[in-house]
Parts: sequence; C-alpha cells; structure tokens
Amino acid sequence: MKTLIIVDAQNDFMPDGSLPVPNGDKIIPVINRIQSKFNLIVASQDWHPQNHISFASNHSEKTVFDVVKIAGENQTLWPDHCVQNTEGAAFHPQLETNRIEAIFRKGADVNIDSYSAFFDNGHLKSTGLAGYLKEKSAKQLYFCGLAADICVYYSIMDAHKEGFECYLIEDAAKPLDNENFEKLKVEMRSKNIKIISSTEI
Ligand code: VGL
Ligand code: ZN
Repeated sequence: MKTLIIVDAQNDFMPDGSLPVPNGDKIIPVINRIQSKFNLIVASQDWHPQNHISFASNHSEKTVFDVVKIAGENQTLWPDHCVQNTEGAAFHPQLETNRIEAIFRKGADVNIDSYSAFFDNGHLKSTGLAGYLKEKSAKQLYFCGLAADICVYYSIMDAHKEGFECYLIEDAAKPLDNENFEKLKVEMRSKNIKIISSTEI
C-alpha cells in the first residue's frame, strides 16, 4: 500500500506566512498532481496554542531563531505560527484535500514542540499516526510538505525507526535552510531512505 504523507502544507509556511519557507507554495501543484498515485493520503498540521513554548513572543529577552534550553533540550524560538483555528494554520487554499483521509495534529501541548508527525520532540507522546498506518497496512510511505529540513525530516526519521519503507519526494518538499537540508539528505540516504522526484513514483 502506497501512502502519501503531506506534512504541514499550511499558510504560515508559505512565502507570505509568518514562518516562510522559500518557494513553499511551489510544492502545492506537485502534491495535487501526484495524489492519484496513492491508495491512502494523510496529512499533518502544526497546531499550536497562542502561548506555545516554541514562540519567541512567549519568552522575555529572547528573539526569533534564538535557541534556548527547555527541559534540557535545545529549542529554537520561532515567530508565532500555525496558531490553532487561525488562517495561518489552515492548509494552502489550493491544496486538494478531498482525498486526505485523516489529519494528525501536533504541537498542541503548550510545553513541548513537535516537529515529527509521529511523536513530540521528547518522544513522550505519540500522535497515533504510526498505529493508524499499521492498522491500514501501510508499508511504503512517501513524504512531502514543509519544511523539508524540519518537520518532514523528523517525520521521516521516526517513520524509518517504526519500520516503514520511506521515500522523500524532493520536488514536493522545500527546506527552510538549504545547507542544513543537504547534510540531512546524506544522513537519510545512509539509512536507506530514498530521495526521489515526483516523476519516479
Ligand atoms: C515547523 C518549525 C516550527 C515545520 C513547524 O513544519 O517544519 N518548523 N514548527
Ligand atoms: Zn511549529
């Protein structure tokens, strides 16, 4: 069963959003085009309360992109983004959503961030996505979305650890930081995660 996982294709990660990923909107037509190749399509949605710990605005004397220690772990402080029930948290208006069977929300806990669609950053709580995919007999997972070097990357690494066969559709994902993404691609390839083009599905 070929499954497509659309990670965080939300307005705030688009070029005019609050945490813009360069060319983030370019992936939308690609994602729409490839949907017909999949038996199952699911999506994740970054879904933060306004007082979320990952927002720089909730830390005095700190600014966006500062890195702080929270519960012993590094936490990058972001601009406010994907606040629950706001337009910024909504999917890109052109994203075809009719075939998305389930949406897994993450980052709703005020006290911990959640880059992966499977677990929070402390691996303390599961979103239920791995169990859902196993129940559906999903074996091959194809990832796309934003940001390629953050939420897509962490989702793929968790999926790989859970035993799924993982693919990253490179032209359907864009990174926040290109240089970082190049390094992560080397790491992913070394773990037998396949990095492919949408034409190879
Ligand atoms: C993301 C930073 C903070 C992402 C989410 O979806 O890649 N990045 N929250
Ligand atoms: Zn977030």
